[in-house]
Amino acid sequence: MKKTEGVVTKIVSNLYTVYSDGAYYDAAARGRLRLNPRSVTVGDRVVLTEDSGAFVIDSVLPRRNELQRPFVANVDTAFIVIAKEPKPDLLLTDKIILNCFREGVRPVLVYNKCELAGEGEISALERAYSFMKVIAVSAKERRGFGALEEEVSGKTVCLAGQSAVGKTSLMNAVLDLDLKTDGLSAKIKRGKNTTRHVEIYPALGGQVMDTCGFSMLTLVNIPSDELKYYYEDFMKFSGGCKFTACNHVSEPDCAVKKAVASGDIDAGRYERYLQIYNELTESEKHRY
Ligand SMILES: Nc1nc2c(ncn2[C@@H]2O[C@H](COP(=O)(O)OP(=O)(O)OP(=O)(O)O)[C@@H](O)[C@H]2O)c(=O)[nH]1
Ligand SMILES: [Mg+2]
Ligand SMILES: [Zn+2]
Repeated sequence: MKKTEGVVTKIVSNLYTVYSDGAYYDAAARGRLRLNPRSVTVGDRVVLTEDSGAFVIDSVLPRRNELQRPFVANVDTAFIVIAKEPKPDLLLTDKIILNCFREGVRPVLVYNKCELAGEGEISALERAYSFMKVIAVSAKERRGFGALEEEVSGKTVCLAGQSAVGKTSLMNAVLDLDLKTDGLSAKIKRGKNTTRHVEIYPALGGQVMDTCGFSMLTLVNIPSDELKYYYEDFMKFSGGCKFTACNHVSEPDCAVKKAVASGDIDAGRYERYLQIYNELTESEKHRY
């Protein structure tokens, strides 16, 4: 039996595609790996054995990191894709950012369909998310690809975000592919969940994962009183809070709240922080 190491580049039901040494192999997974749906995912490094021409994933090597949604492993960077339409869900965006920081993944905000953006829309976003890189792109007009390439080169990047923001369209434009894309449903102005599996493509000098759109994210596992440490944009001011462990919620003399009032911290970011904080304290109540 021959053993080799490889990376899972695609999973469609029980069929795994593994890239190893310049070639792609179709493989099945050992029975015990099939018991838990989270035991093998795209991005995993695996040990592949060949037994009379059939390939089987024997084991999964330890993950460097994993994202909850999209569920992928071993990524350097996540492109959180939003667009002019569907309307950006910034609560979802902030939760994905938290998930990234917790897992040591670099988050980059990618605003697609930028040719439709109104005056000042992108700069407002850049102000609200000044602690991270924001890249405006258009799959349709092939804009912003140089900036994407700078981020992808030598890295493994996953696309993340709502359905119909144009993740697959970006893959198509960058790679000259013809993967299936689809518009928004006319009635509810939401995506149709067109992409049904995750797949890694060599692109822009690195690896890019196209993923399935999603609209809900349960909370990352962060204790409510540690949430504040994930907000770089608040930390610049929190030194001025009366209490060192201030959560910037209802404590007196809170420098973060003052910075929100003076416009130094984006009010939307703070509102969503409160919402996430409340969701966390609520779930902590039910835990014990
Ligand atoms: N105007 C404009 N439309 C775009 C652009 N990029 C994508 N679209 C359109 O947006 C729609 C959704 O694109 P998809 O690429 O299928 O979106 P997705 O993010 O892959 O969606 P899911 O696979 O469902 O998660 C399609 O109708 C695209 O033609 C763009 O830069 N400008
Ligand atoms: Mg897609
Ligand atoms: Zn405070």
